[in-house]
Amino acid sequence: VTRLVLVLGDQLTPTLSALREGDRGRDLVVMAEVADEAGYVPHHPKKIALIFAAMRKFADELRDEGWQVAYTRLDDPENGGSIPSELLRRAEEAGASEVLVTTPGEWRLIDALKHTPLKTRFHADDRFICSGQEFRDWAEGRKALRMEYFYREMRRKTGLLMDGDKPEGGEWNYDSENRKPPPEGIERQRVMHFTPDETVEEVLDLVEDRFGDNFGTLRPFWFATERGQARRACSQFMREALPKFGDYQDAMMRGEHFLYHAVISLYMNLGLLDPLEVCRDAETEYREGRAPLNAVEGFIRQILGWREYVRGIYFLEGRDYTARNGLGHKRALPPLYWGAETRMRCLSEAVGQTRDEAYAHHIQRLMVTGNFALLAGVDPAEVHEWYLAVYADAYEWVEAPNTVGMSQFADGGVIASKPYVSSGNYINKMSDYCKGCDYVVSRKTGEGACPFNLLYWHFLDRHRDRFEGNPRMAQMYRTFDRMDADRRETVLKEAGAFLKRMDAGEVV
Ligand code: FAD
Ligand code: DLZ
Ligand code: SF4
Repeated sequence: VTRLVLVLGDQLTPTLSALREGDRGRDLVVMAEVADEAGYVPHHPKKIALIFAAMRKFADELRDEGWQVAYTRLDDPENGGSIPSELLRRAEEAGASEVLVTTPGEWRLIDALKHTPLKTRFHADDRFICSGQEFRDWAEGRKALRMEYFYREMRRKTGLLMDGDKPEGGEWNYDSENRKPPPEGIERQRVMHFTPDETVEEVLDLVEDRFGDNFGTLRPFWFATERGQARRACSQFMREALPKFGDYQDAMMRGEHFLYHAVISLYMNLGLLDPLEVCRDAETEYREGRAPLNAVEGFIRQILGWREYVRGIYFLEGRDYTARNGLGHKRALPPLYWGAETRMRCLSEAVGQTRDEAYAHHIQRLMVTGNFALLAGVDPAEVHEWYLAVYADAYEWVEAPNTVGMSQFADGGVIASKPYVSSGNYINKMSDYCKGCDYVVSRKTGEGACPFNLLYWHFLDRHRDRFEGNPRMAQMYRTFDRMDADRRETVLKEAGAFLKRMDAGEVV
């Protein structure tokens, strides 16, 4: 009898476990563009177009390889609107009662699939370097789950950048050589753009029609939508930008959206690029003398370390992770995150490029949009939904630990040992944003004072009980306590007034 093989929109890998388990002679692959997946958050139109176009092309690839594929387009009149309803419909049509599934990257969908009347066989998603069991074994009995130690295990396991049993060059981590402020005139070659073909154009029309009102600019659309293109984009990054990746990893420049970043998370997360292959290619650049160790180690750490680690945390911590609110933050997400006017240049740049590209790099996400939401005390569930919606690479397994944990400290410190908060000083050091801002970064209080400067102390003050005893934050509290009482009072009063104006809908 026929069985169904489900392939989800972010499972576009020929060696997917469910496909390996299936039999192309008798089983039926099910793929479906559905309203539920396209609508659980208001995804950026570029993200939806990327997924649908890549799904359509992958279905053709499978057919070429001899699979039978039942593909449902979003506008098919029969479309049941959700993954479970599409599975049921196809099961009835094909007379199947069993479905092979590669475990989805989100609890919501795992649970939905468990509750269909079909016999559902889950197979682990082994497109990752570390399995769920391996991560649980590593985490077992540890007090703190720090990424750095996990990363060293992964280096040993894969042999990446190892010199026998020692790390290449003698150190595990070269961040002390990285993260330089951007010099004048820094720029990077454009990331590789792909002209939409007929399949992509058709999807763009559909997305424009159905999701044109979502936050985000659909056209020009230039993403890779198939494996070969994604590989070419990645090779171009290795050649042109990897050597400087480490140096300018944290730099932010007006009008420069990508700098020396790879812009490959969107392709890796869909399954178009293999993370271990990407790491091995980067290592080759170092071994053959084309890229320095600090850059290559830093780059590999993001994938072999961070990416694998956050996935491990998401599944280890369980279903309630996205609802955590360790700091009790309740403020609504300000409209400026959806493109409403703001006088804060750093935020208008980060949000503006997010609207245009469905992309912002790590420091823009962590130290601009994330930092501001945390300082202002925004409800982490709203922050989480925003990040899940607006970035082309956002799926819950990777987005939630980064947002709820790393950025908003709402998991109570599972991921981060202290909250990532900073005053305007950090943003000024790492970017050219402040030069074009209505606020004055050096001003701590009074007319034109940078809101990050005010809110920074407001955050520390309102969470004193929680953080004063944290040795990594003691210095911040000492600085605050050394201010004279009047100044402290002024800072807190002005921060409160700023938040009030923002809540009232004034342009801030
Ligand atoms: P590069 O800077 O060139 O890094 C190379 C690769 O390393 C990336 O492609 C990515 O796969 C991996 N990587 C780097 N940092 C991380 C990280 N912290 N966690 C996981 N992988 C990492 N990344 C996502 O893939 N999806 C998300 O939804 C997502 N949400 C985020 C939300 C917040 C609040 C923060 C602070 C970070 C988030 N990240 C997310 C991590 C990171 O910002 C992106 O992976 C990165 O910006 C992608 O761009 P790039 O490919 O140019 O990465
Ligand atoms: C994100 C997404 C979107 C927008 N649309 C679809 C879709 O129509 N069909 C599909 O199979 N998958 C889609 N996805 C990806 C899923 O939401 C993703 O598989 C889960 O969130 C698990 O990571
Ligand atoms: Fe952002 Fe403050 Fe700099 Fe303006 S002055 S860009 S608000 S950090």
